[in-house]
Amino acid sequence: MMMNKLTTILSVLTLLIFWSCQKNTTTTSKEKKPNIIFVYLDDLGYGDLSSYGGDISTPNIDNMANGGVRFTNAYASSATCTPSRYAAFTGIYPWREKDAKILPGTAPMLIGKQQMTVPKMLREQGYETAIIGKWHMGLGNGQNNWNEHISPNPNDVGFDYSFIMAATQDRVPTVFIENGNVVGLDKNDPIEINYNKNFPGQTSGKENPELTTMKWHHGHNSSIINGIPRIGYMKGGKAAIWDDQEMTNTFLGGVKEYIHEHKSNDKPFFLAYTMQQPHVPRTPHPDFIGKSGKGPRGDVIMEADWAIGELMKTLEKEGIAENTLIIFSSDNGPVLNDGYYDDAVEKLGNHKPSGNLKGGKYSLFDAGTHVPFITYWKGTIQPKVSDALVCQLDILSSLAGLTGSNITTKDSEDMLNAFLGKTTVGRSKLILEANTKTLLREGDWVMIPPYQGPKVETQVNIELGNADEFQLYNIKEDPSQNNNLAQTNKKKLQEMINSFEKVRGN
Ligand code: NG6
Ligand code: CA
Repeated sequence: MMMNKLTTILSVLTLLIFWSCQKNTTTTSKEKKPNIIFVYLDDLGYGDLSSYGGDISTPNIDNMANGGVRFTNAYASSATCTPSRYAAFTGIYPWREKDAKILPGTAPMLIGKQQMTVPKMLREQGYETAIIGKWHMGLGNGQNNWNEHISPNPNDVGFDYSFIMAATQDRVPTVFIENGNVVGLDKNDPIEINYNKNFPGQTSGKENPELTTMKWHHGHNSSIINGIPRIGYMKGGKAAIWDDQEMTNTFLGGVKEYIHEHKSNDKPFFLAYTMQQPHVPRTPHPDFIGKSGKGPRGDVIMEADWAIGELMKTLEKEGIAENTLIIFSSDNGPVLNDGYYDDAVEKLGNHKPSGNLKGGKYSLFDAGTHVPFITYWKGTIQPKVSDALVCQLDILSSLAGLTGSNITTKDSEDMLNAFLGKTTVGRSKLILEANTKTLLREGDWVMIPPYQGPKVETQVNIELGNADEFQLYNIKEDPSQNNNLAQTNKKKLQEMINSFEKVRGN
């Protein structure tokens, strides 16, 4: 009797366990989270892609744009790199962090170890995470010995794997860093970095222009590496110095390998593929030299487009195209001459890097932050052009929404439905930043408070948006910001000022 009862209990238990296992398997396979790839270009303008009206052929990115959601009102948080990246990866406005400014290669890690980041949030949701490409958010403690393990590095703020350049292609150290260690370093030829003074006996772009193969126009006259004068001085580390023309292949190779190794893991992956184009120095691979007819700037945009085509082919080949969401954007607006004579101005022709927007990189005007933004997910996202107002700041909360996390920040808004093309309703307002100065976009309106400073940054020939008076524009009716309505629409101006102060004040 006793035995019989026990057997029944045992069989019921077995059945229950079996049933719950079954249930779990079906749930996971049905709800497998997508891989996510964030493709982030450097200084690509709103008008730089053919799908956004540009006169440079970018067929692979255009395929994404035409097969996904092409946003026409999407923004980087800032008109320069470091602050935009900070916002994109942390979901926090960069003007809340005083050090979120263009950083030298020796700057300490900008993101706090305790701070929430997109990869940290995704890791909690079962993702493997990686960054391959440009970092530019500081590394180590500000006193780095580049010949030893550098910490903190991206792996300390949420990335399981990192293969990066520390700052920019025009800044030392000109070496790749993998998981905190310089790649290919010969310990007998240690790296030394100094942003203030040169090492005794070393040449520089300033003193030895005859040794350079790319001529500097402004800045960029410190150490000469691979014939290119850079920002900052570097000594040693010869074996580890990157090959500028091969950089696209190096990062792409890393991306392909990462995808191959992670495609069939139980875990989905988040990969930030942060490309160096078209930031200076523009060093296209020989296969792309002369391709655009617009000089190196056009050539490297075509090169980046090719690499993105390779990325798409890889996803197809590895069989994960339909389970991968791609978010494509740029960290700030465009600039032509950003410090080197490289024909960007002379060979521009009819191409308009800012499209019909005013300003460019560094600018409070719209082209500083208004950038291409595309979401693509084969078979899931239906093609659409969306005028929803979204920002890279929203990636954190939107991906949280996608992956079942309830993490959010006070600045990042869940724009998942806009990202997936299910709605064209975006955020109602957004604070934008250029060189620590802020402005408000709300609805179709933009309000720029008065700021001191030059009207034009003459070296790069970009209108900065500084003015003694308030500026108010209707971006929809006047995308080129030619009609300042601050005097004629005082009611709207006051509304905008109040709204701006509300966000800035908390
Ligand atoms: C500026 C550099 C510019 C570029 C920029 C950073 C000079 C004169 N200009 O200081 O060439 O490197 O910093 O660009 O040095 S960003 O896209 O990374 O923000
Ligand atoms: Ca940039």
